[in-house]
Amino acid sequence: MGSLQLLPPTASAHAADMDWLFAALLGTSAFILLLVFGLMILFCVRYRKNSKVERGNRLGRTWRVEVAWTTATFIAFLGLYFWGAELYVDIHSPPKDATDIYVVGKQWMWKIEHPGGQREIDTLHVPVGRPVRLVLTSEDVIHDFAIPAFRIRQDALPGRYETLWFTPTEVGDYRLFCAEFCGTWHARMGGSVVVMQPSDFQRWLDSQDPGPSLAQEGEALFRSYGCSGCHGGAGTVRAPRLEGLFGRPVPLEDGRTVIADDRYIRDSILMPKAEIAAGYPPVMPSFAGQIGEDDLLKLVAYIKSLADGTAGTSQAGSVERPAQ
Ligand code: HEC
Ligand SMILES: [Cu+2]
Repeated sequence: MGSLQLLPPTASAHAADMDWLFAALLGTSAFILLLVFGLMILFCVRYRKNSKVERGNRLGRTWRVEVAWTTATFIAFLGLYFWGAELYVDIHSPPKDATDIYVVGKQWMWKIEHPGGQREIDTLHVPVGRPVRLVLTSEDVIHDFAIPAFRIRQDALPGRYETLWFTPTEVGDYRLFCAEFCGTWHARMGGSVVVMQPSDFQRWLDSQDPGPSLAQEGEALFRSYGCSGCHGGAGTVRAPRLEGLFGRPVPLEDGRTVIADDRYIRDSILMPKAEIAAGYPPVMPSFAGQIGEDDLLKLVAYIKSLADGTAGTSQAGSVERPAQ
């Protein structure tokens, strides 16, 4: 104890990069600050009242200095911008082998669901050294999921999925916060992240009572909400089969092509008229207001599982989408 710790521990693969960027921004700002204030003070002293210095008009003029410092600062700040942008894009582009963990913010708690169906509140268990992809959303107002030791924070917005990823590098317990003021008990909205050895993590997963996985629950919902009536292939309505959909480019009626990611699936359910799959009638009803965030996550997980064959039951993997 007694040591002054200015920064939280660094416990993710991105943390050190983030700290370097932070140091560079701080260093550049400090340099400019000192330069400007240094010159100000220098001139105040040098040209104070009654000081014996040359005050005549300058005769020589040159653009060189002007051009040089403008270009130099421009390049320096553009460099910082690209450095930051690259890091930003990187933490939002998860690797393919990352494990999905779903996080739903709600006044005033974080609800977390593992792909195997394990659930926890305000605590996130993750294995060390494995990439984890978070899919974040909110049931009510804007929250912000922040883990300082991993140097990540991301707004959880109602009605949208945000994703980001991290790879924990150190076993241990870290703090988890809500970093967006969200009401009376905002300050209490937080908990901890427990980073474990992969074997301990597996044991922890096994010790939890998993219940059905998200995808299995999603499959049941797919039937109870009547989706299978149209998308099951047997109905009278011509609707696209959803096997193999996730992660593929989808040609739309209006000529655009979009990637079928979490956002696309979610919007297809809530606002089917916004993006009509090419070649199909726009007859799918909107389910906005009828399906809550929890159920949406399950449906998305189910449709996702149809793509990689982890659904385990029914029509998984049978029909390929026609190449268009
Ligand atoms: C009345 C029939 C009908 C029902 C019920 C229905 N859909 Fe659809 N769905 C369609 C049709 C037709 C399309 C293609 C046109 C479009 O994109 O809107 C579609 C498109 C989709 C797409 C985009 C597929 C693609 O290939 O791009 C998804 C995802 C989807 N539906 C999911 C669902 C889910 C989940 C449910 C249940 C909550 C559901 N649908 C209920 C008819 C239906
Ligand atoms: Cu909050």
